[in-house]
Amino acid sequence: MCGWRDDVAVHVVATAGHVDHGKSTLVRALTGMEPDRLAEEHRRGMTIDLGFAWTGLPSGAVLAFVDVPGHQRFVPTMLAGVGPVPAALFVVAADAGWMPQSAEHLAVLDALGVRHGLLAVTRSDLAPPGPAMAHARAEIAATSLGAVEAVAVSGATGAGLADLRAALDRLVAGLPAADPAAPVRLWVDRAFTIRGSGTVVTATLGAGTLRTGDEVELAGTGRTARVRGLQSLGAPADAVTAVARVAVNLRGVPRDAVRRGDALVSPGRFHHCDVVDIRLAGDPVADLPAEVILHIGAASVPVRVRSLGPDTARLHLSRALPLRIGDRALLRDPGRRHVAGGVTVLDVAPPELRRRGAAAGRAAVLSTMDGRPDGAGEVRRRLVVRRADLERMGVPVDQRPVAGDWLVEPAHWVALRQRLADEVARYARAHPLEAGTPIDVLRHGLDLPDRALVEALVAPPLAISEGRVTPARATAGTAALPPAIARAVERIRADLVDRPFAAPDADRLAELGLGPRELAVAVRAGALVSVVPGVVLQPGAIEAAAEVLAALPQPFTLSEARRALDTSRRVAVPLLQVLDQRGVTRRLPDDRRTLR
Ligand SMILES: Nc1nc2c(ncn2[C@@H]2O[C@H](COP(=O)(O)OP(=O)(O)OP(=O)(O)O)[C@@H](O)[C@H]2O)c(=O)[nH]1
Ligand SMILES: [Mg+2]
Repeated sequence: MCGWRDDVAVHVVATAGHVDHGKSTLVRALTGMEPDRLAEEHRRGMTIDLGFAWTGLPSGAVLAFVDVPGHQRFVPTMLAGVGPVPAALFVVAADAGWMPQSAEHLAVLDALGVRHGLLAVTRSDLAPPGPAMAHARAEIAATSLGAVEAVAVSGATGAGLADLRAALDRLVAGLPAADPAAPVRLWVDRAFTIRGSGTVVTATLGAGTLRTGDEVELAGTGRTARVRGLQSLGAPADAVTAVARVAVNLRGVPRDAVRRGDALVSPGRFHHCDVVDIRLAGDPVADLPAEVILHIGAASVPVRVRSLGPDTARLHLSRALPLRIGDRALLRDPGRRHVAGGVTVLDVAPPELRRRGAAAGRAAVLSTMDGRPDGAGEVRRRLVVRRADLERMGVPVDQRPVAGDWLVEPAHWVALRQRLADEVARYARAHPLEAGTPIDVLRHGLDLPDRALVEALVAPPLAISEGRVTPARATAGTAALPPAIARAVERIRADLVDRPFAAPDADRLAELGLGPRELAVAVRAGALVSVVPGVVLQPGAIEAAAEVLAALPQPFTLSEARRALDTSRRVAVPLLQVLDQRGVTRRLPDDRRTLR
């Protein structure tokens, strides 16, 4: 058993189906293990709590089962078992056929978006399996599971079990591979103590790798613990890679501090949120009661619903959870014992809705989102955000930070640079005796979260000296110029405010009386910069262009650069050449460029 971990694929499926249809009997027959661990379950002849068992398949893969109770009273337990698992073995009894809990369990799988499954028609020694099979297949085909294979079996006689094993092998061969490097998020499905070892939790490891000695965070508590020991499938292991069932012995956590539904996560890698914006597939959002239960992983949390659009809503969670954009969950109304629908998490750090009309605006934004992580979109919506924060939300980003870990929407950055220059000029007028504008004044004035952003915005002719941004000698620029040229330069600068890289064309220059000689005077005075003869921009524009380009996915084409800079080829081509010459960009053999 010890050799199982390293060299074989492990998969986890949950059972599903109406009470007494033979789920546990089937798991027992397939694995030789007892999924009903509790004496009470044997006394009452029914599953009450989750059961765990595993077996080798003909291919050599190992399949672990999470056996769930079928009784309606235990649907929350069923949800905790199914939540973290990507596939289901749906069980229907040949003699009883499709039943209410068959329908509710199927609705759960559909709401969670479970796409992989298999139908077993059990108790086929008691009745011909055909009718139940046809009915169940038709019901299942209409859900996220789609058309599934079906096998008739008997847990009593063993008939059909070999076929079922072969079908399970085909099922697991089609499951997506887990990312072994992903951060770990374990939804605890059992917690107990072992004398001499302390607290042990079990869970399905859906992604990532867990090692003994690792530190884990008990989500939402700020408490961390160390992995003292690990087991998978009954055997001790130094490291366990997803997908797997794991038992984790924790150091530093008293037993009563952790229970089913809690999450253990890689420290610092998840955003813990108590407000999320979601899309609901199922009932219209307007029909939801004000309070429902959100089920995700093994967790179930009461939430208050604020409807935003016809299928979008804001959920206020009664307890913070480590959620990510794109997570699937479901909402259930325990009063009506009704699965209201499947949830896709759209935003885990949504903006507050304070102003009038904010909710309608938010609904419009949410209507464009689908839960697929979109780095560029998140930066566009948030304008200024830390890369690590986006990663914690489950959004990988390839854009480069402008300073430290800060990502800024490119057009916003250009606008900020202009506002910085304006603020510096205003401050200089108001405080003529001071050497420059204190950085914190600018940070506050531009509403930026970090001084580093102000510092990164400062570009020639502005400079930083002793904690202040100084309007460098040439900023005034135009003051030293002959008045006619100074006026023309001011007009050009005004033209460039909205589109800083749209250099004035020959007609505009001629209209303003700026011939080659006048331009040369303005450039020498530092009032304009020349990209090539006849193409002039504001001071600092070339540095600003480099920042805009740094925010593009690398490498980029000329036309991508042109679009990002919102300018024409006439400007973009020489601008890129200047950046090449300065060693800021590098031209690749295929003519694309990348920042050095
Ligand atoms: N004859 C026959 N009896 C079966 C078969 N499978 C299960 N049973 C019996 O059906 C009853 C219910 O089986 P379980 O396996 O406990 O059903 P379950 O789906 O796990 O029930 P819950 O967990 O309570 O939802 C038991 O008495 C089993 O012995 C089968 O294939 N043939
Ligand atoms: Mg059972």
